[in-house]
Amino acid sequence: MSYNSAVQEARPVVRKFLARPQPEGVGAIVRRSIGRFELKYFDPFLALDEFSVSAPGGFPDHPHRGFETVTYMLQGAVTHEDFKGHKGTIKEGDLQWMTAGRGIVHSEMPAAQGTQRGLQLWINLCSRNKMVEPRYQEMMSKDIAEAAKDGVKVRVIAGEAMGITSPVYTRTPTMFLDFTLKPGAHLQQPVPASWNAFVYVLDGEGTFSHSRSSPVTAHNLLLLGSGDGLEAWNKSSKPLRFVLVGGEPLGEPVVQFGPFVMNTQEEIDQTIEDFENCTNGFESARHWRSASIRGLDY
Ligand code: FJE
Ligand code: FE
Repeated sequence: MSYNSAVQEARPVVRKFLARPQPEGVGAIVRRSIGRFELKYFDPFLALDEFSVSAPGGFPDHPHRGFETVTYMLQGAVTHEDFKGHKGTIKEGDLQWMTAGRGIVHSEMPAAQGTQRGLQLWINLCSRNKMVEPRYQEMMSKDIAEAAKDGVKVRVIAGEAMGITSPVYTRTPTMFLDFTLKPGAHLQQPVPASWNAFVYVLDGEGTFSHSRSSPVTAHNLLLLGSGDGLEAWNKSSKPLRFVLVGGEPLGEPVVQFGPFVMNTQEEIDQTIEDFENCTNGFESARHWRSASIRGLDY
């Protein structure tokens, strides 16, 4: 092993999942890797969807409680609107980091013609943070810091890479890095040893962990085992794009009922009651309908 290398012990790939398209929302398609039956939870990650949606479909009015949703657009744009009047459009390369906390009700709908594509990651919150006030952290593409060196480009969505640190505050300590490797490029990226981490391939073919392992193509999720970082190579003749996501495991019980994620069944029962009665954070849901439901242009 060489001295001065950023990674001393590359994390091995311990499992690989191909995410196949499935229907979700209204006329939308998601490739779900984390959150499906075979991989219900990868602490602290509840779901990873690579979504595709076109008008008139979308994700009309629905609630969330107890976790965060991270929406990162790959193509096109999605308009979101919540029950407290927060509204906006997430365009290609933009990020929305939404801490649902005690409660958000919102819609997420296509904002352009054609196919809108993106990643949506659901990150669990620890018991102490499940009922925090909702909060948004939003970054336009031009404000997401990038670094490039030796054929490796990184966009730092959360955490730190190649000397840059994202301003995004992660209540559950998380890193989220969008890498593009030119043909021939090699990457070593540290990941805290105690964290769970995965790679999701977006484009091209990547070689991960061992330089002689078989290349992995788009829509595959790789769970990484123990070590202090990721090693990756692009041995193909086309660009390779993937995200590397890591997070500190919470080690808490998880009880999930659709878009509600708490620690106990009692808390889930309370959440269903709160949502039905519009209490404990869901007050604004009583009279609110998004433009998509009211039949207006959104
Ligand atoms: C949801 C069904 C859903 N993946 N990716 C049930 F479709 C959703 C939901 C989404 C979603 C939204 C976007 Cl923009 C991207 C997604 C699922 O909205 F929350 C529940 N509970
Ligand atoms: Fe949502």
